[in-house]
Amino acid sequence: MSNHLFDLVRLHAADPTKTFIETETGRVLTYADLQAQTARLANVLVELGVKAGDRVAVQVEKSPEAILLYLACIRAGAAFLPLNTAYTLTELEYFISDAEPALVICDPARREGIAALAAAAGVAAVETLGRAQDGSLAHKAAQAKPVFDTVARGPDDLAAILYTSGTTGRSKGAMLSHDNLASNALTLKDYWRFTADDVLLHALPIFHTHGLFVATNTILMAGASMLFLPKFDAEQVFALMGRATTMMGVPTFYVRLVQDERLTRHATRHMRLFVSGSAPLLAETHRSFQEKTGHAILERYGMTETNMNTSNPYEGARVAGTVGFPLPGVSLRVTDPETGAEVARGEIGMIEVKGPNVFKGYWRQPEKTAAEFRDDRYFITGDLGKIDADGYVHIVGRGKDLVISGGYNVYPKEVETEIDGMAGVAESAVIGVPHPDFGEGVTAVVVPEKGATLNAGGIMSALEGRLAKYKLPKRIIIVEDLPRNTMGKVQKNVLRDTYKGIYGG
Ligand code: MCA
Ligand code: AMP
Repeated sequence: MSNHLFDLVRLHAADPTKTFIETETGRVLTYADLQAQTARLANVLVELGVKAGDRVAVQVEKSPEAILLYLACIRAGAAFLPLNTAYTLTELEYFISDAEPALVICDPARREGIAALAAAAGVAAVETLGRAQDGSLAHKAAQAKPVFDTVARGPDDLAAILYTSGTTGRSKGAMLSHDNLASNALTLKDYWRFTADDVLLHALPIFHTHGLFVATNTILMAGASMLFLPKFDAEQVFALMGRATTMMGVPTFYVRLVQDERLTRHATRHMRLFVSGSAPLLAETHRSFQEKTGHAILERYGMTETNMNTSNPYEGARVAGTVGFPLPGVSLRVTDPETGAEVARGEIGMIEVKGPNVFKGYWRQPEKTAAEFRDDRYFITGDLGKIDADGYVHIVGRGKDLVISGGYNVYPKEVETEIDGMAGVAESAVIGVPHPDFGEGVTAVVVPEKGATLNAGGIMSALEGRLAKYKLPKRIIIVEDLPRNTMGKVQKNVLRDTYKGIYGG
């Protein structure tokens, strides 16, 4: 039976003996293993009651099995719903109740807390999967048959839901179809010249678009291999770079590498391509990396809702501070945010995109979906940019109140809501301030109620355990009042300017 995404995976896995994933400990999974293990896992999913169209929510540590589980969901016709491993139980409660998954899979260490949440949300089954091939799901898969009749799914059927935080309300589940993922991966494979001979050094997390779709799907479409690290670790990156041909990373990876004296032409001699995305790469990092290695980092631009939209060229100038050209098949325009009219070339406006890469809408939120599309189906990204005379797209700012820290999105509103709910707090403003390692550092400016005394340590302890660690402010500043414009709106630009030097970056 035809399954749009998995048929393409099978088609490009020409050599079953070829390595699909090798871990940092030398464990190897071939493309034949991919077939057999995803069949075993898909059989277990079906036994557990997962049907076509169901959601499978997954919060597990990075491992080859986690990737196989993603592919098993695709084979079983389900929508894969990955969750950041940093999410606390408080955060998970919302995702599980909103998505109504048929099955939740978590790390064995978190079973108790998550099982209670799942039971409260009426989820039928909870299984576990650990990094060491352990957990109840791994155990069941080992007993299951290594063949599976892949469930039929068409290009428009749902393949995944990825939650992305909302600037105003709660997180929204971006629904991505089989063809959203397949078309983008095929485009990237060609644009970045991936072949079966490539070995990708994979140090990203796998619960977001970057590590899961941009990296893994592109490798699958090329029938290529990955060297899998549990997380970014400069030591391991240098140890394995001599065996890799490509790497994808967020700017923090490159900031850390350029500060490392091991970064040389010799260390990178086996590499053909370094890709950066998820947040702006400083032109200074680009230049310094090129000076030390001879490699011009290729910067590209995407979103959870759209997969990848633009990329600097493989051949031709990779211009620092730009995100390159719209990818083949992607239409991109810059408009006046108020009127929606296209602005003249070179002028700054809202970036809007359209193409097979753009998602199907937000899970059970038709009004929010409608609000983010123009009548002619262009998606309003919330990013402000311009197209220069040579056709390169520049991102110059954000029309949305968002902080990107080390490649993770943090929505100020979410952190402010937590702080504002604390005793003695009158109000707060959360901003992103230049940070030498994370690009932007989450920073909270807090006003106490009249007569109340607050201390930063107390606020921080109250936030811990409620918000994922990467969302926690790196600094909390207590002030008497917040700057406001004549309309009474807090001037975050003034705050960003006031505190721009606090991290010394
Ligand atoms: C870890 N911490 C962070 C971050 N990561 N704080 C702020 N921002 C972060 N990103 C916390 C840790 O919990 C720890 O807290 C302290 O900071 C220092 O941790 P450290 O060991 O330095 O961090 P790390 O483990 O080395 O992680 C940094 C990292 C990682 C390697 C940059 O965050 C990472 O892999 N980021 C990639 C994110 C990503 O894949 N984004 C793609 C989204 P404590 O000391 O208190 O324990 S997809 C996307 O955006 C779109 C679609 C796109 O275009 O790609
Ligand atoms: P996410 O919601 O996690 O998918 O993050 C998407 C956002 O990351 C985009 O809307 C941009 O604001 C930002 N982003 C991704 N790639 C780049 C880039 N190369 N330069 C600047 N911002 C980027």
